[in-house]
Amino acid sequence: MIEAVELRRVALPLVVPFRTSFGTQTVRDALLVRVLTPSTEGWGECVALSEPLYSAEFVDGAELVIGRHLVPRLWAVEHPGELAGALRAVKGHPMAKAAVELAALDAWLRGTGKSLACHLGGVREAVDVGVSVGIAGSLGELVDQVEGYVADGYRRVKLKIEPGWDVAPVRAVRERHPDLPLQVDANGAYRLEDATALAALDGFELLLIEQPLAEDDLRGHAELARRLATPICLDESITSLGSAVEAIESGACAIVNIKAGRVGGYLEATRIHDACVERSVPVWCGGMLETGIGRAANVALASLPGFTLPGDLSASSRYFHADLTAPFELEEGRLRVPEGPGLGVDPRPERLAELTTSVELLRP
Ligand code: NPG
Repeated sequence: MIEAVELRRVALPLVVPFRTSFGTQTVRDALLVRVLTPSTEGWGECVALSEPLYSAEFVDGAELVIGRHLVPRLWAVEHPGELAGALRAVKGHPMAKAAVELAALDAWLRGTGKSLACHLGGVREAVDVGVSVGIAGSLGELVDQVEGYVADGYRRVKLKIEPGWDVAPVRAVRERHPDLPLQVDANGAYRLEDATALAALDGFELLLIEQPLAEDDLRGHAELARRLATPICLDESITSLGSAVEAIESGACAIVNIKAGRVGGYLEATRIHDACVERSVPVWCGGMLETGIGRAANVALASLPGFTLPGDLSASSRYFHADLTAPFELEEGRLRVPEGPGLGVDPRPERLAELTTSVELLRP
């Protein structure tokens, strides 16, 4: 039984600005959801960004939706199995729903002593991880950044691309690292008419090209897939189990990036994983600059058997000078899956106090 819900905003400056085709992030303005029950508590993190540039959600909006529309539907929920049904009436807002689901799931799992990884069906003690590298100021700067990450031990590198920043950065990195598992992410910045420019990436042995075209353009992706040798992976287009199945069966993608926030929660993310495994489609875990709270959940998800490619799950130090939780650290290119009950990590009270920008406590 949920007695109260705390909504807490925290602001964590990023170690380096993160530039993508949809904007530059310099601070992670994150929304934490804390669920309180008579015997325990649970934490969730909402991955919506400050502005609606990656998808329609943004953190101020998510806070409002959670406080005004989702939390009032939680008071009657006795078990996490009832959550999806209780929240279904609210249309859209998957990132808001995912944060609430994670907090409730964490509280319930802490009560039972089971880890999130175990609950979701995880099979690994540690997961292979990669690093996502933003659009740099120059090729030299990019190559230096990649050099540092390779030296840190990351098992694959993803380069953010956009029209005008694609073949040259890929060539520069590939020349320096002939055997590095390498992939690119366009965040929907291209159009089908750019197919020839994208086909120029075929010679660089990329693992995949992620979301080249707009989110709603499955047909365009299917056509592009016929013109490229590099496999297409979708991110923004995959918003539910249904859209994942449609994307795969229509030939729009051969690989799926799974982000729990984008699909409404870790339970839907697990269903997408299962559908991909059934169809022999490789999946990997996406990232959205999460603090240690969201990262713990992502690492748990990535421990499921179908996550056969390294995820956008880097060590805490790649993002933050000091994380909210004990830092996630690389061990030979892997992150260890937390084993404790629920998320298996706790925010450090002194860091929370230092980084909090607002707190609101909601009761029935
Ligand atoms: O390691 O968390 C990370 C960042 C991985 O590139 C990454 N995320 O488009 O997938 C993306 C991108 C992103 C970041 C999207 C922030 C939205 C917000």
